[in-house]
Amino acid sequence: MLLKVLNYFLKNGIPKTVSGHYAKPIATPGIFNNIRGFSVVQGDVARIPLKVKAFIEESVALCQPENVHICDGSERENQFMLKALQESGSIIPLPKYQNCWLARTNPADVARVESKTFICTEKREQTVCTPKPGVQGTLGNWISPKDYESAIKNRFPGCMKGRTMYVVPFSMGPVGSPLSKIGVELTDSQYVVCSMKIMTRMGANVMDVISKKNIDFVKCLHSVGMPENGKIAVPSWPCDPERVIILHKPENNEIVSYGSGYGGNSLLGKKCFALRIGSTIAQREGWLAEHMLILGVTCPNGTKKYIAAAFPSACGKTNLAMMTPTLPGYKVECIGDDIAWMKFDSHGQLRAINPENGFFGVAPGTSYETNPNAMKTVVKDTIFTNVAYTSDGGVFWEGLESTIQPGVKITDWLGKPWEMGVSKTPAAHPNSRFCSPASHCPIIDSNWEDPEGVPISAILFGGRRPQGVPLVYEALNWEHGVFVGSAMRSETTAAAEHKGKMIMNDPFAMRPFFGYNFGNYLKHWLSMEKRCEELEGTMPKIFHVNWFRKDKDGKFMWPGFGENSRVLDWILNRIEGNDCHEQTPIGFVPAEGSLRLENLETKINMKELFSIPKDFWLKEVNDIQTYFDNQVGSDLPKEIQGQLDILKSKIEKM
Ligand code: GTP
Ligand code: SPV
Ligand code: MN
Repeated sequence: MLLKVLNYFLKNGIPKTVSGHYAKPIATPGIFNNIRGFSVVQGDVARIPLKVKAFIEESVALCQPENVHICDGSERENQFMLKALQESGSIIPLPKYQNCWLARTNPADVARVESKTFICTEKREQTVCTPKPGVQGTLGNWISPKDYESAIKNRFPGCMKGRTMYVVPFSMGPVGSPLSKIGVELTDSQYVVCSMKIMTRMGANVMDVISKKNIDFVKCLHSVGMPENGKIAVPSWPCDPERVIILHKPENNEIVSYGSGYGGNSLLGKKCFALRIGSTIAQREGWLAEHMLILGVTCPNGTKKYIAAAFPSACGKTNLAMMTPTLPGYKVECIGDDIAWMKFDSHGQLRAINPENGFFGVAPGTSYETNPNAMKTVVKDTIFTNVAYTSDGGVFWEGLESTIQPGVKITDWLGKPWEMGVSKTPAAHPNSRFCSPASHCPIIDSNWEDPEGVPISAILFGGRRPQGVPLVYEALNWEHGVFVGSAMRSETTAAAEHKGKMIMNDPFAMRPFFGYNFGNYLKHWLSMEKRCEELEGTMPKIFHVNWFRKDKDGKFMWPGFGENSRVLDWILNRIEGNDCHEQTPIGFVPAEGSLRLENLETKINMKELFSIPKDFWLKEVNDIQTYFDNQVGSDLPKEIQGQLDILKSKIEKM
């Protein structure tokens, strides 16, 4: 056993501190700490709650790792991991910044794999709606308990041979908050450990919460996998793309992920836990787990409101959450950029927390012009994935052209020389990302870790709609707003495996993330109004926004980014109950002159930007009807069909 421990240090090196001095081993190697015959090289077994220990033992027996390392979440441990990753060639340092690193993946492992993501329940209809016969369902994938078991048996036995299994205890939400939930991820990827340290509250204190409160935790098992022929194509990024599978069993609070090291596939606290498993817990407990950013906006008179917004992947959440308003006197502060957990308090006020601790943001398009706050966030303690790097030790992606000094050479995400204006392929992968601590964001809200959450006054839905959909409109009431969410559509992006740009239905920006039947999800959303009424609260107002409408030449009609503060200004006016709206068949839009347009650099064709073309909307309502008929069928709540009928008759009368 001692030999195993020595081997571990030989392979991974003795940890170095940031300053370069050799550090003592992280903890006394636990050579007496046996988990069923496997040596625990790091960590304190005595501190592990019994049920966590049982989970580790089971998984060790299945995956057969060489060692087990129980993560304590310390900075010393983090540096140890980063060094080991560097030595194995998995990451390279970026000396232009402070403690920043670049990981490049196997080019076959670059995004979430929606087609290989499954939810397991006894009955199919618990997970998915029943599509029309002959129609392929697009609202999630169901797997039977039997197939779930065999999917695991066909992949996991011995998959961690020769590797270390890391035990990562983490909290989604501030440790100890009544709105937070706990998970334990077992993984054979050091990249995952370092990323989970950024994205979640990770560490030994989480184990203590499980022990003290005797609460349940979400079991997350992850392996980058081992291809059947034993050959790892890219040794610095082991994975098994052919056999990738991401499994969820809500009944057991269990996530099992195999074959990918990337983002939402492997950082299991994010989409798998906080959204898929989270939405099932939220349904049971009467709250909402949503794919939403949360921001605070203060207007010139000092009033501050909080807004949550659901846009599909790569449709502008991070950018809105960190925006620099162009309207004078406005201030935006960030609570979260991807996920919101929202619950009514005892006064009927909807309150939201960001369950995450960091940002896993889209790199391309992020720049000092579009999102300076993100740029200031990513220069410290950040792991970049699949961006390009520069000969002066920095990063590069599409949108950063003006930062490149003469003479600086660029290497693309595949490791090949890349020349600006000459190379025909993108320098950074379109789904390349930065992973940074939220606390480094210069406009992080002072209440972002408030255990009670922040009060939500408005919910925005939106997406990439090149045609027909106006810049902003307000839902007439809650039920209409839930309909607007259910009818959301957006152009596909590089965040998942979809090829080409097509308009896809993405209700509530949750299509890839529903943990249970979408029809029941809609009923749950509709039921929120009654819940609020009983507590004598006020429901948030619902809006739909579209920054992405294009003109005849294919150019964006609205400048977006910081200029979106003009839309927030109108929304705040509506929250205050100001009469600055006019009714259209689809909802309320800004009354003439109520959207502030002063000092805009480009002239906006407001008539076009807000036009509601009858032929477009006739097709839209028919497409929505077909979608509901094909995909949701008898699971569609009658209220939602009723809303579509009303919209249809209004459009027909136009
Ligand atoms: P996920 O992290 O995948 O959930 O994405 P996200 O919703 O956080 O999207 P993000 O803010 O990272 O934006 C994705 C892309 O859209 C980036 O390339 C942005 O530059 C671009 N984008 C964001 N906001 C705007 C906008 O207001 N106008 C335009 N034209 N582009 C925008
Ligand atoms: C998304 O795709 O919505 C993301 C990135 O936020 S990932 O974590 O990969 O899901
Ligand atoms: Mn997202």
